[in-house]
Amino acid sequence: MIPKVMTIAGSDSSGGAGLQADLKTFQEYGVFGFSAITSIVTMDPAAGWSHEVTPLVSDLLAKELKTIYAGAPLQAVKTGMLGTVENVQVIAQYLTEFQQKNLVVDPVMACKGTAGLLQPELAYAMRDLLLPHALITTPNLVEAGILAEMGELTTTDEMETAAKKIAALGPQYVIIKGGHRLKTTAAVDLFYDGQTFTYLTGEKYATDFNHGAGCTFAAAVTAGLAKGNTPLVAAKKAKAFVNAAIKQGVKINPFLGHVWHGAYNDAEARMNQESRNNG
Ligand code: PXL
Repeated sequence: MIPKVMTIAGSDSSGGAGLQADLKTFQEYGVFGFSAITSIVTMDPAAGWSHEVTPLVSDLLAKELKTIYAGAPLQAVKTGMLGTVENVQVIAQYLTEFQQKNLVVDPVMACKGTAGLLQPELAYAMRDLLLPHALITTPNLVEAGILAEMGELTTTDEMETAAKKIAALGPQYVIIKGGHRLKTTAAVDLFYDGQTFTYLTGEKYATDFNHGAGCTFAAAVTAGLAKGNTPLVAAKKAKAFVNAAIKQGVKINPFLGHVWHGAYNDAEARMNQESRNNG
C-alpha cells in the first residue's frame, strides 16, 4: 500500500515553500500526501514582496486533522509554519491521541521575507509541545540558535553544541541545516543521533533561486521515513533531492526564485521521451 504522509503547515501562495513544497515533494517520492493548513502566507508585489502571515483558527485546524486521521494511521507527519500557539496545542493533542510515529518537526520561525522572528511564543510552544513527540527536528542555523538559546550559530562547533542541547528537548535526531548562511565552501548539514555527529555535505550553488529549500528538505526526510528509510538514509536522500532542486531553481517573478521540486526525478524529460516514442 502507498505510504500516507501529512504535512501540517502554512500555505505559501507563491508556491515554492510551505505545504506546496511538501505536497510536491511527497508526490515526487511516491507517497500519498495530505495537508492540514495552519496559516496562509501572502506577498505584496507593490511593497517589495513583503510577507504577511494570516493564521487560521485552531477549530478549523482541528477539523482538518479529524478529516485526515479518519482514514487510517499515517506513516509519517511533518510540521512547518504553525501560525498560533492554539494551533500548536491542537496538533499536540492529535499527535498524542493517535500516537503518531515518525514525526518530523521543521521548527519554522520566520520566512526570508518576514522581519525577524514571527512570534517568540510560537517558538516556545513548538519547543515545549512538539519537540517531545518528534523523531527528527530540522532547524536552520537561526532556529537552532533560538532552540538552543545560543543566538545565531556561525561555526560547525557551535552547531554541534546546539544539536546536543536540542536533542535534550526530546527529538531522537537533530539535523541542523547549515545552508547558505554557513560560511563554508560546501553546503554542510549536521546530523546528530544523540551520540555521533555525521556531516552531510553537498555542492553549494551560486543561486538566489532557493526559496523553499528548507521545507523541501524536511518534507523529503519525512517521505523517506514513511518509505521505511532509517533517519540517516532519509537525510542523505533528502540532501540529494534538495541539491538537485536548488541546482535547477527557477525564477518565478521579479522578486524571487523557487527550488524546482521536480528536478531530482525529472519526470518531464521522461514524459517528453515517451511522447516522442509514441509519435
Ligand atoms: O520558508 C519558510 C516558510 C514556511 N512556510 C511557509 C512559507 C515560508 C516562507 O515563505 O511561506 C508557508
